[in-house]
Amino acid sequence: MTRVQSEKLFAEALEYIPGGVNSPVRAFRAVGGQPFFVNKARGSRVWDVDGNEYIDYVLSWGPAILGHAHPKIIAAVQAAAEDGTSFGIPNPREVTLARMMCELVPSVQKVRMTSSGTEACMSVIRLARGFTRRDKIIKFDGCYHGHVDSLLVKAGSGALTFGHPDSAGVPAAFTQHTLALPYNDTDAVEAAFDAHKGQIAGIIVEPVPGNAGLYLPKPGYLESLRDITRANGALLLFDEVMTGFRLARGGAQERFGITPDLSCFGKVIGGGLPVGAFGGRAEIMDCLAPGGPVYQAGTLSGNPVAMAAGIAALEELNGRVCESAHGKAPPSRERSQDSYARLEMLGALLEAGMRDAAGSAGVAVQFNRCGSMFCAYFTGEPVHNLADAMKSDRDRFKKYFHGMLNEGIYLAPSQFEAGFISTAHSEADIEKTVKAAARVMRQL
Ligand code: KE4
Repeated sequence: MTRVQSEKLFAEALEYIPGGVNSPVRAFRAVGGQPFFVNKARGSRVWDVDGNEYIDYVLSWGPAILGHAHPKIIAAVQAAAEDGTSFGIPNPREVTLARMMCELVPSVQKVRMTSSGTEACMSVIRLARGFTRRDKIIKFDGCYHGHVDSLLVKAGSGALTFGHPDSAGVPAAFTQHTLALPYNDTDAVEAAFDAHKGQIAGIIVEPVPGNAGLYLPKPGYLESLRDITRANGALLLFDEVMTGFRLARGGAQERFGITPDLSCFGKVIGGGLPVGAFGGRAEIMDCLAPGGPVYQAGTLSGNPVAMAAGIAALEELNGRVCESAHGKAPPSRERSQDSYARLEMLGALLEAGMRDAAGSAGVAVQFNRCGSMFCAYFTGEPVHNLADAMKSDRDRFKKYFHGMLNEGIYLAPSQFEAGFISTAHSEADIEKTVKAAARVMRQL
């Protein structure tokens, strides 16, 4: 594969954009080489500016759960844009998407839109502190909640990739109230609450961490976080920016049967456009301005075009038609189950194939998966937290990444990111992927 046009574009990008990218993880720093430039995407595929085609398992880091350029989303965006791209005045679509989210996620009684997951997580921290009148927040090593100053402590995703989880430019005073603990360790959480009685506003957690690769909560772990926060008058904050509306109709909290106090969302609910959101118990959400004392705002929050994309995405995922725009239609759980059953089937097919590929190549791989999210760690040991993930062989991962890329398979360009499957991926895509993996792993 030649990528001459991408190389030219990257050289030009470096002149005008720091690192040549608008988000660090896109820079291929973790795997070496240069990023390619995409100018077309459809379904499970992306094409770069040199005409190379790839099966895409990054899916814009999660939003393209229905595949790229889904016709329903494109049509909804076109129709909305013709009526104007932003009003700064309430618009009907904000209400429709809010209602759909509240219907799909029982813990969400009220929801506020933002324009990114970072904003949602930043806002939920402020709201938790304002509601509880406490300052301290617990997060977990390797979890990433956007580039919020106070949460860039032992963060995952790009921060981890660069080997300095804490970022320059964040004064110590901004993180003094942030307690970073190991994930999947209930004793550490108990000890933190014992040491800081009455001071902890809440725990923010990715219920299934996808920013240090992917690892799962041990049985009972999320339940213990719920019990400990409730016993200590603190809030449980689920960061479902990545898992929301992906791991189940109602996200990870439905899949694992946990009711958090507040949740953050993003990615899927924007249908590929910039949307974040946070929501939860009405008594907490009503503390937000304008009615309450916790200030939170955003010029483009609830943007009508972005709302239209999110509505179309959730409608298509759940086979439901929102009442206000199209008249009444009973929610079609079958359709919803179609979408999530398909994601589960494709995920299981990929997992089985990748395990066979690693086994036949004699390569030690831990393939972690939850629904349509996955990660292949190059280690023989199980991966349950960041410390385990850090033991993976990153040189092997680099070779694997580039080998798969040259086979036309685009995986996340870092060992510390999750992969995603869409409903647009086919069984043939999965078969091509696992066959390529078998060839590539034999060369590692
Ligand atoms: P954004 O501000 O990037 O929309 O969302 C931040 C965020 C919050 N919470 C979780 C669980 C997230 O995964 C993210 C963002 N995810 C990364 C992928 N690891 C986005 C990719 C990027 O930074 O370019």
